Amino acid sequence: MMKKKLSIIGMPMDLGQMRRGVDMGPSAIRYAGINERLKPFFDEIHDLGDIAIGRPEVIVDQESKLRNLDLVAEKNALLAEKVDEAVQAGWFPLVLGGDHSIAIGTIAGVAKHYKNLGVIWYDAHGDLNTAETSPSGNIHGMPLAVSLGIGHSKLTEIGGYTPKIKPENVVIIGARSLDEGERILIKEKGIKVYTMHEIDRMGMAKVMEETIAYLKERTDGVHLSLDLDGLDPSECPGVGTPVIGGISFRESHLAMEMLEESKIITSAEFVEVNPILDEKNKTASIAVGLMASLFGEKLL
Ligand code: B3U
Ligand code: MN
Ligand code: MN
Repeated sequence: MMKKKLSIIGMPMDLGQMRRGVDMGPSAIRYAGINERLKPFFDEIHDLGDIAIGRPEVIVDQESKLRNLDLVAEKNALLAEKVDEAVQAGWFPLVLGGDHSIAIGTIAGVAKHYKNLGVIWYDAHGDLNTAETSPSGNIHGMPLAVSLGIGHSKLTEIGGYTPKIKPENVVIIGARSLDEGERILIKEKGIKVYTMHEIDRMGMAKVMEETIAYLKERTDGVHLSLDLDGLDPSECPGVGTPVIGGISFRESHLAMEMLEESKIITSAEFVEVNPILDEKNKTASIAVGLMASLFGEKLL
């Protein structure tokens, strides 16, 4: 049997949005006991530590109006290399955020190893904005578009290839705050989305059954990009852009357990944990609990 090996990479990125604190996400997640909790499910765990982001002043790109464009691109290129190396060496890459702009680097590192990488985007938001459609200029609202090859070339070209993924291989789960440009892109590209409406109507079990069947038949690996703001802010208050009416803790555990049973997940990232806005590290603890379910922790 091949050894099960986990590579943990911290990405304390806070340049993809405006609120400081999300840079402490990786520390908060480690403090919540990630190593102990995941130990039973792996033969080896390597925590590679954090990629250095530094504390630069905010620079808005004059031409595109994107906040911290050059630095977000530079740091994501570093992440892409680390993730690429991990996959190459047979380790499961687990990236800890940081704001969601880090998905640009994670996916750039992973996607080159697959013909048809699937992506589950578990999020209140679509993260499908471009410089033209973004209401904020924040790159954390753009990583899914960028991975599809849509956006500023400094971002889409990270890793030296574009696009990373195909729209028909993406499933968004938990959406409830979509900007106009994002809605248009979803329709234009035919991206599969389970909004809160579908989750309420069908139940999470059915949503996950369909998602798994859909991705199983068309992909050769699946990346889970889980934004903690996909969950309801009453349970996960430690996020920068909370949106009421989200996925519950229980539904999320069920989703992770079903993904574990399906064995389709080949890489993952947990993002947007902001301990400054959190209550007693609750959001980071939930993140660790979800990871445990994703890797095999059972109630009985
Ligand atoms: N769609 C908005 C808000 C947002 C996106 N992602 C997060 N917030 N976390 C934007 O700024 O693009
Ligand atoms: Mn997001
Ligand atoms: Mn979000």
